[in-house]
Amino acid sequence: MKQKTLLLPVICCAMFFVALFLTGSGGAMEVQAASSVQRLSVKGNHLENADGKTVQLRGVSTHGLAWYPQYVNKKAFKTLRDDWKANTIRLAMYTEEYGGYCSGGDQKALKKLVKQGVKYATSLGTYVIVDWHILNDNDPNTHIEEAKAFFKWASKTFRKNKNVLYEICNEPHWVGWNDYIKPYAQKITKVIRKNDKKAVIIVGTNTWSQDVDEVIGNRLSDKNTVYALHFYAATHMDGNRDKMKKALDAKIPVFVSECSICDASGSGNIDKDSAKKWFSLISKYKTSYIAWNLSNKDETSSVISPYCTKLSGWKTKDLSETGKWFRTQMRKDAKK
Ligand code: IDC
Repeated sequence: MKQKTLLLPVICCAMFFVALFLTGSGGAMEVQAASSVQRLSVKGNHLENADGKTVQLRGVSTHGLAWYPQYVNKKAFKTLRDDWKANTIRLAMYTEEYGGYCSGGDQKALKKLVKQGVKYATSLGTYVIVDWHILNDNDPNTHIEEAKAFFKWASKTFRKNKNVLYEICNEPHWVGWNDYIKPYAQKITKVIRKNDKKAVIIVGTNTWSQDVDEVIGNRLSDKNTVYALHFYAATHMDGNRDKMKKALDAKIPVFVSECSICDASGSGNIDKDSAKKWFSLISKYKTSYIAWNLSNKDETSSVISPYCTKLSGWKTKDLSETGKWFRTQMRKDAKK
């Protein structure tokens, strides 16, 4: 009897401390996540935060927002943050493909998705890239009026969100840097800077964002602009890695705003050897990178297994081989 009366207060006391620990640590984590979002700025060939610390952004890109809108949800982004250790989400909005922003897509619905995506990323304390995903429309000037109006809206809407980056043309191709891409970037930068003086702007380069070397000696005057390099490890080899290295060594801030470990079709085989070479370069320069793509589409680059219909909380078995590979890489990079 005496033992029983002693045991009860001890158990109650232990439960109280466990509860205190759980709520206390959970609360602290949220605060830390929110306050960890600082404005980023370009310094030399990398990004840094307000304390002058080099920052590597790591994350996953959505598939086309019009095609896989269901993955724009807070729990999905939280899984990527907590389990993958991603600190960035890219919102890919096609412009010309089927259902694209400039090809008959529902502009209102697309803008709403962008707004929701930014809201979730903000509440989770992660960075978010608003991506004007040109592809078939190889020349960014094809839809420049729509681009101007869109970035006017976005930069006004998100002017207080220090975590937003603007990617203004995903993958230009068959057009020159000097005559087409650079003038386009100057015009869109002007639109964004009217509302937001500091957000990082990502500019695509020629040949599906591979020719970062063309920017050497010919960059934009805007100080907070970075230049996109995209790679698919089973297609892009030493020649492309050399372009990246050449640009970085010339102090060009390179941002890998899209990549995968399969071939450039977004499918086919995975090339782990080439991926390893790309990532040793990325690690050496602390370059930011984003994996294509957050969906369960039956293609190699999708990070969710085609058999998995869960929209968040993915376990190892729910990920594709590509997904498992990137999760391992991001966890490793988060520890550095
Ligand atoms: C691919 C998608 C695929 C979709 C296609 C549309 O993976 O499901 O049908 O676009 O054209 C890029 C592009 C990116 C491509 C990806 C793979 O930025 O939109 O996605 N890729 O082809 N550049 C190089 C490869």
